[in-house]
Amino acid sequence: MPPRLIRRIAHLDMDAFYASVELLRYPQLKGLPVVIGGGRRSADDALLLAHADVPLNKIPVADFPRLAGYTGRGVITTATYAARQSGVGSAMGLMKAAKLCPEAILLPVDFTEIRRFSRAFKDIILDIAPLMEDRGVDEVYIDFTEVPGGQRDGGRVLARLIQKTIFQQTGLTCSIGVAPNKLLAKMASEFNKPNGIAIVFEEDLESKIWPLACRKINGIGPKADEKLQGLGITTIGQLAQQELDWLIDHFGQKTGAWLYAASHGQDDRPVELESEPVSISRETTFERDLHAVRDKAELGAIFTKLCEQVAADLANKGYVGKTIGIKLRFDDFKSVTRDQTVEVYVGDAPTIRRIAGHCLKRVPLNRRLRLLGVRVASLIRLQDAAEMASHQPPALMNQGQKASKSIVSEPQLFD
Ligand code: DCP
Ligand code: MG
Repeated sequence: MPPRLIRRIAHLDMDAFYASVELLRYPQLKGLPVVIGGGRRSADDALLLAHADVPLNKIPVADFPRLAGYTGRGVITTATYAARQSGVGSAMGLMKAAKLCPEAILLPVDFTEIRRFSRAFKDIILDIAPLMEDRGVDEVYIDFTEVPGGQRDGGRVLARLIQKTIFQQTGLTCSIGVAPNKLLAKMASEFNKPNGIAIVFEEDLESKIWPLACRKINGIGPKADEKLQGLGITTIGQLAQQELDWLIDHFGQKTGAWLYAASHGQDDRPVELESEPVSISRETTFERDLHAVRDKAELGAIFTKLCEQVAADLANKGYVGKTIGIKLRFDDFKSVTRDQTVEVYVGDAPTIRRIAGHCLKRVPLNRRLRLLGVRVASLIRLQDAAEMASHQPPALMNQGQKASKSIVSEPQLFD
């Protein structure tokens, strides 16, 4: 008989993520205190300009902007572990941080680069262990239960493989906790940060979880924690000693029951797989019904804004699409949709606006409108589109013109 599988869930969190991504570009800063935060400043541009003739990894350390003398209202997004030793960290004001660690190097966030590496480390995980839940830019849950190696040493073998592969392929380190469920795995991933692995079994509850502060339970925020402290409860162990009824009396049925279960290490939430979006859309219901001719300017502005929002959503999620559609709802609550599929993948607001405008011309607009929506479908990842472009340069290089060429663009009505 095959051995019985016990549920093993991993939580993986990248170490000092935004800062680590910068260190890939500037490896000469490795081991130094570096903080990421604030907006892009003239000092950042000056650095690159002054060294335009040398590769990024050859810019002398001495030339990087420092925290010393920082004035402004910026806050730290993250800090390298070397900087954290001086007591600086996420959410601290940069001016305060400058006092604690004036020699720290200050760099801005590069979201394009962050997204690229976020996608890259998740793709590596998916190749090894396909049951992954995306929890944001730098963390995921992974169901190890049935993956080869996922049971060995409580999951340590698979965790090490994932950690090693991510490092080899990206140069980034991460920390992983493996436990019977998401709740415990999330706590465990912090135990041996950075570049650590921690394994928690059900029987470790008392020794490894109960001594922790209640705040370590993901879901207990500052408010709940304050209330717990007011009741004399600071550790998870103290929370676990309370009767279920007592917790329900103080926190209500739902929260009380959840606190009880959490303090006993219980959590049966499934790992929810990443699903590729089918389409990305935005719609808006107007404050008052609008008329296509009389409210032309207002409708036109709303239409443009929706296209810009959809374009921003696409960019954030890293997709482009080739079916552009609109949705209208009239004052009699009847709805119509129209869409058009173009030859090339698009994602920019002006192109979406042009194609959506074309769809609009196919709808008779003799009633007032209640709602307008813009949708982009037939999505593929921006990365895949870029790869296609490198194989077929002419088709995608002319993206803008091609997309607009397929449209007869004599503006009409509020378009
Ligand atoms: N982040 C942010 N604003 C915050 C906290 C974090 O923008 N208030 C960003 C910067 C981090 C990233 O999200 O690099 C991931 O957050 P983490 O809390 O996981 O922090 P780090 O990855 O930086 O550090 P750690 O090694 O502690 O995970
Ligand atoms: Mg992190």
